[in-house]
Amino acid sequence: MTPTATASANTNIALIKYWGKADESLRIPTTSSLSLTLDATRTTTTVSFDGGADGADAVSVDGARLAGTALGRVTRFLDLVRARSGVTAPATVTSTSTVPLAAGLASSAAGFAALAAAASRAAGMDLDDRALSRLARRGSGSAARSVFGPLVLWNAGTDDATSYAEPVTCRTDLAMVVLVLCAGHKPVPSTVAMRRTVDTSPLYPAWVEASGRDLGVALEAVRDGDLEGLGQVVEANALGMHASMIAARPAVVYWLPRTLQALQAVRDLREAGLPAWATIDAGPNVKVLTRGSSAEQVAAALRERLTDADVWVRYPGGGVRVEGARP
Ligand code: 2P0
Repeated sequence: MTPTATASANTNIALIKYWGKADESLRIPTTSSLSLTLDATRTTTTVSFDGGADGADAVSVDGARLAGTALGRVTRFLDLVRARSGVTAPATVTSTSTVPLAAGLASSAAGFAALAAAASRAAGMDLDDRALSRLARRGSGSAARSVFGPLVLWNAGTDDATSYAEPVTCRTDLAMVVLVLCAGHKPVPSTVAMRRTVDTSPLYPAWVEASGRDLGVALEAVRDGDLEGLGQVVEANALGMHASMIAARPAVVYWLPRTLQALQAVRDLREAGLPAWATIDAGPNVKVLTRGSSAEQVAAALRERLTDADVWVRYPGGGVRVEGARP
């Protein structure tokens, strides 16, 4: 029988960001990061080590066959699984996602977490969650966090064994309002933008230093159920990350005019007394951290102010699921 397995994972949004690698090939980050896994953002992936097509891996995402760099990245990841498991056959990989890939919703995090779980299971490896997080990390750094939910800490670590994510207890009622301001593909891939920031931005070392402190503040706020304290440090950490990118040479500017409009709208909501703090990833879209019980109200207020935006409410979600293995 052909070894086959199916697994799914949700996307996650970093509250304290991952930006920069200490080791590029192992994807060891410069800083630890904290994220919220979202519900209703699952990517489901089936891997079959069935010989693929024409002697190579055949990968399709939402019905489209991957080629070139995108295919190469998946093949390199599958090579890792083949090397560890002893399976030698090329694979057929079929992936479908419940959110548009171009929406800037951290699709690689869900994609590589689901791929890591499905490929390792299909190859007969029985990995525990920590080992799965370490494997997912090799595909895309943020995928290490999508193995778990809802609140997740990725310990930067110093080598392959010590760089993994783990869940963090969270009793705070959190939600994210996602503002899709522009659904186009990003002009600079995040891996490239990260490298450029690390190598050339005079502001990057300052952000790294601040981020270590930010993580401590965020974890304390989570522990104390202090949403305002968490929101403030979340927004500051993301804006500092973007400041370091903008100072790279040449500059990495993901923001569009509507990104600034959205930041202003979030500030207006706060002044009106609503719990809302912005975060931005490697793209122009803005995600708004809020209280779960206020999320619909925050979304409605943002729809009123940003009439062109697609506004989604997402609540905390769970980690990886292997079909037939876990509920
Ligand atoms: C994060 N981002 O913490 C940060 C914040 C975007 C901005 O993780 O090079 O696709 O594959 O390890 O995980 C996006 O970067 O990068 C990301 P690679 P990844 O969510």
